[in-house]
Amino acid sequence: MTPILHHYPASPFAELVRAGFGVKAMAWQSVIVSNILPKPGQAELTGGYVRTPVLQIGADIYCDTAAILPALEALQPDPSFYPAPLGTLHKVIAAWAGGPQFMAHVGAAMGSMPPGAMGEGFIEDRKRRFGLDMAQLGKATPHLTSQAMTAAHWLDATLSDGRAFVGGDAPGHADLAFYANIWFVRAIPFAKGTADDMFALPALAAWFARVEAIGHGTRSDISADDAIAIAAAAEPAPIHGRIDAPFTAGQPVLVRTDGSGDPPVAGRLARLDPTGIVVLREGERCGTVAVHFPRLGQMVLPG
Ligand SMILES: N[C@@H](CCC(=O)N[C@@H](CS)C(=O)NCC(=O)O)C(=O)O
Repeated sequence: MTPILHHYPASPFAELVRAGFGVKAMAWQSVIVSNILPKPGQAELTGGYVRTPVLQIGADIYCDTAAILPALEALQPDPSFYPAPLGTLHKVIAAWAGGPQFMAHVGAAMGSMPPGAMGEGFIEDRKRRFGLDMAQLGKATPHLTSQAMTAAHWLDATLSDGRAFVGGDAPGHADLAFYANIWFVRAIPFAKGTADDMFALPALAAWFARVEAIGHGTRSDISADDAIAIAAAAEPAPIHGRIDAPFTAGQPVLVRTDGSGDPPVAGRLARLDPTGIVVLREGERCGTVAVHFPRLGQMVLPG
């Protein structure tokens, strides 16, 4: 079944997955979502998870890049997102790049933007949902830029022994996560000074060009309604794995992104173990869907 990505062009986490399609030379379908709320088509499928991106494979919906990459890995194992010798350590590095380092890169990329450049709607949305205050972000920009530059120097030093990618000869999740952060800084013209400093690091610049050249696989466009119809016509794939105590199979639960004000997703628990969380839920238009989350960074509460 062709994977469907719900995303918008400027999203760095979406760029991580788009480049992931490139690594696997996959064909995929694209649904463009709004970069601010509301996102009715996406919420119909996820039950309320409205971050970007979301992957859909039939009636299976994957929230967060940490769940999306393993889903694509299962769909097409070769070439792997977790090549040796790093293997699963790719996830550890990606969690750091997509966690504390993401905020540093947001500051480096957006902190110098004049508020008018972003649009009132966007600023309002980010303020309401994430407490983003542009004046505060502007003040924190020198510090956040120093944190992003530290990561850039570490990456450059890692690559300076001549390796092609973070873990050796083959690109993996860690490369995609570093790449998405730097891609975001480079995409914002107001951050040109910082981007120039990053790209002055020769091993980093050559590596970035290598990752960028991998491309995005083969994309075709469909509508949000098409995607919902595809989910409605499909059944969730069989679910394997355990339910860790004290939770039980079928128990109503809420899944919420830790440390966020994001709305929780309600469903019946179908899997809860260190490899991930799956809940089954009914959408009005999409029917029964299985919504998948990574275990790291998600809270499960009795529903
Ligand atoms: N941990 C998540 C983070 C996703 C995330 O925060 N994405 C940003 C966009 S790059 C977002 O959702 N912003 C709000 C929005 O797009 O509505 C992941 O790895 O997918």
